[in-house]
Amino acid sequence: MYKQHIINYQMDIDMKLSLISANPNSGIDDREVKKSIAAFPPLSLLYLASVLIKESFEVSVLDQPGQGFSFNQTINWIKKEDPDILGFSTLTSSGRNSAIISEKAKENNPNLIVIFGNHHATFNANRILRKYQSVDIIVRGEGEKTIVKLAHCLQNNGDLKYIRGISFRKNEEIISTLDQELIDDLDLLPFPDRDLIKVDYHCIIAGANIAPKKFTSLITSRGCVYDCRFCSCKKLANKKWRFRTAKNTLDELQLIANEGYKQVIFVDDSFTMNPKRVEEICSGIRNEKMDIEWICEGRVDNCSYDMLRVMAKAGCKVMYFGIENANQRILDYYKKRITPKQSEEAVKKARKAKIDVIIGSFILGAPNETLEEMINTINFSNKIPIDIPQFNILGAHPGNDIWSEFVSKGYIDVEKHWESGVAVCEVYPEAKVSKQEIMNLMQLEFFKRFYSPTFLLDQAAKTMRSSYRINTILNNIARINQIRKTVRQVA
Ligand code: B12
Ligand code: SF4
Repeated sequence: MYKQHIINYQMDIDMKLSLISANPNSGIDDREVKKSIAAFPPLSLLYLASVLIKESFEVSVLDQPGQGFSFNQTINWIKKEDPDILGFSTLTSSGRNSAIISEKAKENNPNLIVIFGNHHATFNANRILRKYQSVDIIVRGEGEKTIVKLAHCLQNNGDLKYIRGISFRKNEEIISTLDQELIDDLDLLPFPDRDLIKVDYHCIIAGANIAPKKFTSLITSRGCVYDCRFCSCKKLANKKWRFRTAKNTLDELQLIANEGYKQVIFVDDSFTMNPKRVEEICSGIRNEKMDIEWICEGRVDNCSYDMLRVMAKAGCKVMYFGIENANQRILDYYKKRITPKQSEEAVKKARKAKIDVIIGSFILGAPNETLEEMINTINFSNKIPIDIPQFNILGAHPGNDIWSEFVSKGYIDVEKHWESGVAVCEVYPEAKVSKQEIMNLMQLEFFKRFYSPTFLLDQAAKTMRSSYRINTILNNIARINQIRKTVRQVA
């Protein structure tokens, strides 16, 4: 039935694609929340747009949260764009909203072909195709090769079964073709065209805008070779790490510097994986005298002092470490392959290397994790010299190992949770601490930290030595006042 639909549909020769990153599922009309959630441009769609444009397709892109579009504005945008193909970049957090938009769009134009991609689509292909008749094709995994082949196939009324990396309906059946091959040489990809979305992005962490100047994101490598149980990145790229050369990365950095960008976040899963490449990128930034401040993420086990110092000298202002937990038992459960000692040392090295702001990410709520263990992690976050701790509650969602493990043990009702994911502490039968208790703990820690005179004095001293910090604080006065007001209300 589906194939017939494709074959009978006469595509225009000049085919148009519109690509959307939709709002998170909850709070469909709460624009402020949405804006803060879409802190960086959706590079996924910008890359897809660039390869499609290179093949002469017409493409438009909407970042619904970034642009603050309501549901109705989004539907009107689709009507105005009038594409032949509508593609959605879907995460667990935005899959359901994407489906709702696609239903309405299809009602308005039954000939529209709707495609879903990204993590949510990759790990729920059959479930989505079964539930939503408005979704025609799922692109699994990396999208550039597949979308180009798919767009040509649809344009020429070809047979979908020859396109790798997709799932689609045929009669009552769902067909999944072989996985797409990963792109070997990332340098061959065109750079994402940031002008396709007119939004002033900013990086908001723990309520603070840590990138108040002209800001964007950039990716220098893809994938990850590690195996953390809570993360689905490794599965999306088959546990492979592929990297752009320093030269190719520097060419894009120079381009965005010429476009006036002053701050950039590298959103790689493993930016620090190869220290030699990091050092080459850093020397390039310095040699070319690029006026760029940057933020990146690093594993605590592969950041030497020398590399961190080179990074700081080349403009690295913020380092984000995945510390996750202070209890070895929990780190081992997560398969993080680090120790709390390594975390402490990495943070100290980054401090000594003069990286201005250090953020530590923590996850609470592993199965069986006790209140004492959680408090130990919170105390640890206060003991080591990080500036901003970011606490998350452990979640199971399709694509991560915890989801598969809990589904096989019967702890998770798949039908109930596949579109939202679920906090582990809500479904694990022997959870020691409830979700509400963890949230209370996190909130208490937040207020305690920002109320502590030692913390404030320490931060003030660091700020006096850092022009990046002074600039950031000046740009955050309104936010700081808001936080202080909230603190007064709570106190
Ligand atoms: C940058 C980033 C963000 C940014 C920007 C997101 C944005 N606007 O795109 C910010 C900070 C805003 C963010 C927020 C969140 N994020 Co985030 N984020 C990332 C990160 C680090 C990189 C994404 C990226 O740009 N990759 C580079 C591009 C080129 O790759 P890509 O996105 O995979 O896209 C490729 C394919 O997936 C595919 N594809 C993608 N979309 C489409 C669409 C179509 C039509 C097709 C054909 C193909 C296709 O083709 C693309 C090119 O090859 C990823 C980690 C990761 N490795 O994915 C996490 C990640 C995507 N985030 C995650 C999460 C959980 C969140 C939050 C829920 C966090 C929170 N608690 O608030 C929010 C939700 C935001 C929302 N709008 O719903 C999870 C998602 C897990 C899941 N199953 O959904 C990830 C995977 C991190 C992780 N380790 O688990 N995030
Ligand atoms: S959490 Fe980080 S190190 Fe672990 S698998 Fe995901 S991307 Fe890799």
